[in-house]
Amino acid sequence: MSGHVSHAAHWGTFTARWDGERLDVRPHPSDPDPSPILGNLSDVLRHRARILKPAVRKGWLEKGPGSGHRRLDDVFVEMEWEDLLPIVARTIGEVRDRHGPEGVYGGSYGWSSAGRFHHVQSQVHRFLNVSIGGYVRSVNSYSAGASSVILPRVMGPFEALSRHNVTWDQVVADTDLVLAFGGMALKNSNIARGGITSHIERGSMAQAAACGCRFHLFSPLRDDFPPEAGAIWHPINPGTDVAVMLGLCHMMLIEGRHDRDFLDRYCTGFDVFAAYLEGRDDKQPKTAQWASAVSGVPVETIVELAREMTQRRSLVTVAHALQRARFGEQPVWAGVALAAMAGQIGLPGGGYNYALGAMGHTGRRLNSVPIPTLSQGTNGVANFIPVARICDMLLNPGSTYQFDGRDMTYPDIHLVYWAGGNPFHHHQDLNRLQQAFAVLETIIVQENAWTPMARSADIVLPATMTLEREDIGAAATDPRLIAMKRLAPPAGAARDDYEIFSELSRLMGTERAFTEGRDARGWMAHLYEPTRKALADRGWDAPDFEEFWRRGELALPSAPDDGGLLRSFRCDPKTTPLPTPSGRIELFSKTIADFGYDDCPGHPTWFAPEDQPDSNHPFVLVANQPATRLHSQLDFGAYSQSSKVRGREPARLNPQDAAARGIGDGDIIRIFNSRGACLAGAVLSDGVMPGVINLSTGAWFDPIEHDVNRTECRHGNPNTVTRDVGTSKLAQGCSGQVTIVDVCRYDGPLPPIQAYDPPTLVGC
Ligand SMILES: Nc1nc2c(c(=O)[nH]1)N[C@H]1C(S)=C(S)[C@@H](COP(=O)(O)OP(=O)(O)OC[C@H]3O[C@@H](n4cnc5c(=O)[nH]c(N)nc54)[C@H](O)[C@@H]3O)O[C@H]1N2
Ligand SMILES: Nc1nc2c(c(=O)[nH]1)N[C@H]1C(S)=C(S)[C@@H](COP(=O)(O)OP(=O)(O)OC[C@H]3O[C@@H](n4cnc5c(=O)[nH]c(N)nc54)[C@H](O)[C@@H]3O)O[C@H]1N2
Ligand SMILES: [Mo]
Repeated sequence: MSGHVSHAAHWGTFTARWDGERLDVRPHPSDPDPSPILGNLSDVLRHRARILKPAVRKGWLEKGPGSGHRRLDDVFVEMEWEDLLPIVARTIGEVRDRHGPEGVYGGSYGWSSAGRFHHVQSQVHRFLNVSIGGYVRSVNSYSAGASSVILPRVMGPFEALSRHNVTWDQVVADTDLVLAFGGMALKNSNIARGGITSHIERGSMAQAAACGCRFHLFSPLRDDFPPEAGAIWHPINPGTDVAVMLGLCHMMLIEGRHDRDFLDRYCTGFDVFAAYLEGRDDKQPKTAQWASAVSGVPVETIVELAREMTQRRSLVTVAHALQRARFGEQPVWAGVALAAMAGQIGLPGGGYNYALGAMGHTGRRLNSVPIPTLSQGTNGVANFIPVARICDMLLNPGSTYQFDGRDMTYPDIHLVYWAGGNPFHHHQDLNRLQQAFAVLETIIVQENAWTPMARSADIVLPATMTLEREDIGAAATDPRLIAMKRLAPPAGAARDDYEIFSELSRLMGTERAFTEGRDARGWMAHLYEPTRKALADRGWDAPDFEEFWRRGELALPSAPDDGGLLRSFRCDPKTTPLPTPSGRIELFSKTIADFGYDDCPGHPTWFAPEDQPDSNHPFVLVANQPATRLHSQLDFGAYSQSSKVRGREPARLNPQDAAARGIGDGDIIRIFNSRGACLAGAVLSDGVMPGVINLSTGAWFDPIEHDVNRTECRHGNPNTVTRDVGTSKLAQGCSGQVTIVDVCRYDGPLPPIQAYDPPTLVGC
């Protein structure tokens, strides 16, 4: 293999060789459709954006913790590890002594890299648990904030419904009709946390289409399905899917096509839901005409699909995107109700698969053996926040809020330790985020590169990139364990996350508990053991760690394609009820109704979007996942850079809208609303419905500072304009997917892109 060795990224497994300057990357030989995102790896190892030495914000070093507003272009002082780590240990210790571990936020959300040992979220949590007895944690994700709370209450565990349900094999063999709300863009299924050795979605869709399966795409964007699926595109006003779902349900109801036996035997609360469909209380029957007027989807489409759904093997899917919005619980629940009325839940290739196609984890068989996972230890702090409420927490310590039926109180945070995530990527309303960070005494960030989060820190600790160390790549839905071999020496003085935490633990007197006496290799062998043992118990090839490492990968057995919990529930609802209060699918939930939340009532409910386009904000901005990278990772890589327009993130809009605004292809545009603004590069496309602008996430925030509380981004980060508000009192999830904006051509002088330049660094 000419010196190529195995490695893994969230966007694919590969072999690579480094020649001191560039990485030559070859996709895993078994991958039929490798991700183009591999193209970001070749030139990043020695990019100028890498952090080469530990550094401290000059203001913090001189004035101590509590320096207030942090500017991204503040000066940093470079220091030696030996000098800085004792300061870090002392600073954390002081906060613990004054405020207890409750004063530290270790929520530290983010994807970091694929290896299971150096998984830095696990590392930072373990470190804080062991060294100071815990930290305020976060629960749930930016991905699935609303669905991960509503699904278990009304149907079943999130993981089971998204990842152990209908497989691509079933779609090919059995499905006639797919109603995909939010689509199944291949850009999204490129990604699987922990690595992916075979991208099967394109081939599966092509095969299913060849077998007669019809894919229906409800989305503002045509390319939420690949051409191979032959999908029929139904452009839909963003945020109006619930209306279409209710319209389909109402149509089934008035034509008597709904599956009464299924609803009687497997569901509870259909009477309440049916009364709502008929408009008994709100005087608004949820007719196809009503749904069409709200959503822009033609009446005939709704009428025909409602008929077809009940006559053929049909599958309803709902993308994560739909629930990353205010009232995001509703499309998830209304999708359940729609599939329940069609009566095919639990049948092969039929029913409801939440988020099928949103990642390369879905539609596959689970492994029947465990994958390596690092134990995080025990957190002594009870308080936590739903992950996307970080700014509310920092700005309102001591105030109360509702979450999933509980009265919660925001803690008073003094220090934040962030490793493996980028809040300037994932969080909404970046002006507000900066105000929230200003209340903190100290921010510590462990990073590979000078991301905006690193530049917002007081203490910056340079971590190796995955390519610079050894690890094990694995995902519960991928049939291969990958030996991730070291490809290059660390950039500058970067250290492995584990090494940094080990040294900090030593300084804090907790080294033994953190390391358990193991070095990184020792840990990998230790974490490999449960997998090896499970393989041996099943009589599978179960080599010892050294042999696995030598081979570079290991095959893992898959569990049967058995349809999971929905299939067993359908076969025998008495002995295998669903884990809901009624043991059934809840089309009315007494539990949720009793919470009394005005923004999440007891049955799937239509809420008009709070932010309706108006004369000041005539466009809906769709801030979806980027096609050319994973989130903000390696935005400076070649493939991501190849998509930029004069250095700015591409923003796609319909040619009609562009013409009305005098915007031409390749022009720089300014996207703005009352919260903020960013520049972007216009790309005209008739695959974007009129009235919509598509600016994906992930361009590194590159501020032009007007005053302390008002920055704009010259590069194209959509979170400058998104709204920082919970989905509802039930889940308090992230609402970043859609927002209303205006847009104009930008003819001013173009500020240079500085996002990837390190801040000014001075010696100690
Ligand atoms: N408007 C809007 N916002 C969104 C979304 C949206 O749809 N619209 N989507 C949301 C979703 S679904 C998600 S999951 C989030 C994602 O948000 P994040 O997960 O925070 O985004 P990433 O860019 O993956 O951040 C990972 C960071 O870890 C760093 N890193 C990588 N490897 C290592 C390592 O080994 N060690 C250390 N110390 N650091 C490392 C990378 O350099 C990078 O900065 O964004 C959310 N934000
Ligand atoms: N290439 C790439 N792939 C990724 C990621 C990445 O960063 N890059 N991130 C991964 C992660 S962490 C996650 S959580 C998943 C996210 O999975 P999703 O959240 O499902 O992905 P998105 O691309 O944000 O959204 C999917 C599509 O939904 C459509 N959409 C938006 N709003 C609406 C609406 O109101 N109605 C309808 N019908 N459609 C709407 C948009 O056109 C969008 O392209 O993707 C994963 N895959
Ligand atoms: Mo996500």
